[in-house]
Amino acid sequence: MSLAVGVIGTGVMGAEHARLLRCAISGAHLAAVCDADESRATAAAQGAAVFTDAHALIASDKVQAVVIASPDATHADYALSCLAAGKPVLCEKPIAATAAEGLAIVQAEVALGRQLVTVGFMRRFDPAYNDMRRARIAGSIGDAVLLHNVHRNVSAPDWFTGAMAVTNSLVHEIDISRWLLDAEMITAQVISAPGGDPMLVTMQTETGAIVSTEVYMNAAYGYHVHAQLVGRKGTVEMAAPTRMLTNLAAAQSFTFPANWVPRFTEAYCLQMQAWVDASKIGTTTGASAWDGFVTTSIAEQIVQGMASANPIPLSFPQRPALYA
Ligand code: ISE
Repeated sequence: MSLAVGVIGTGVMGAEHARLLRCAISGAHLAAVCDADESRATAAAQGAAVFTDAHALIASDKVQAVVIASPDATHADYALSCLAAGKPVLCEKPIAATAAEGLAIVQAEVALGRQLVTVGFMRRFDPAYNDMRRARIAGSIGDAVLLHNVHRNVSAPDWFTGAMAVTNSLVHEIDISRWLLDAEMITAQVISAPGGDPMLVTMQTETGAIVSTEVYMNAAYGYHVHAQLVGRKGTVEMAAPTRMLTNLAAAQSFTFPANWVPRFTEAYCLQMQAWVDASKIGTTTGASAWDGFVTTSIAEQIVQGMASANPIPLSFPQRPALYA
């Protein structure tokens, strides 16, 4: 039986999720699309039902599962609506605009007694990150002691640097570092260039591992995400983001992707397929609502403390048993 999926939001990510459901995912189909801009929703729907009210899409009997790809500020409202309707939801990161809203989603799942939320931290499905995590678990590089992350966008508007770069971009490294290391972050420290871009964020885990992340929103040359995991015996790191090298005129080159969609196309597809497969058997996959809350809480605590030169102690409530 094909899972009928509704997509809320037709921006960069909503349009990509709709495309995947139309063209690349087995066992599901694009049943509905919602956007306040009806013409944009119609273009993305390509024959699927069109809504301009997200709650109407969530409540519709045409929709069995929901992808939230609307503006960050709407995520919590729509996710809670999906939980109330008992429908599985893939919510684009971040889970919510604030940690308090993220915690409300966790509390709603705990009250429901089951998980229905997957947060769209798609890097957990990226093959290179999975190879690195398998290498750590296998012990081939020894105990992990350092993780170096690089997160460079081509360009971003002035208002996107500083706090926004933490809550919208660094959240990927916060989540993937927790997942790669299977450890919680207990402190953070931020050094920023004038204007807040680039910044270097250093975190330390409960196991003592150090996580450094460069966040550079105006790197200019290309969209470049890199990670190197350092152990006591060796290191593993992702290869250059290319399938092809060009040798020409005494030089070797490749082209960096323009943004996260071409760079993580495979991860988005694997995430969507895993989410559809899990939803059809009543389970979840990927980052949970608790993971989403912790990441947003860490981002929020970093923003609150980033003006200080001192380490920021990170704290969260006890993890509910539902997420053991
Ligand atoms: C964007 O919202 C994403 O989620 C991308 O994965 C990230 O690389 C980018 O910095 C964010 O702005």
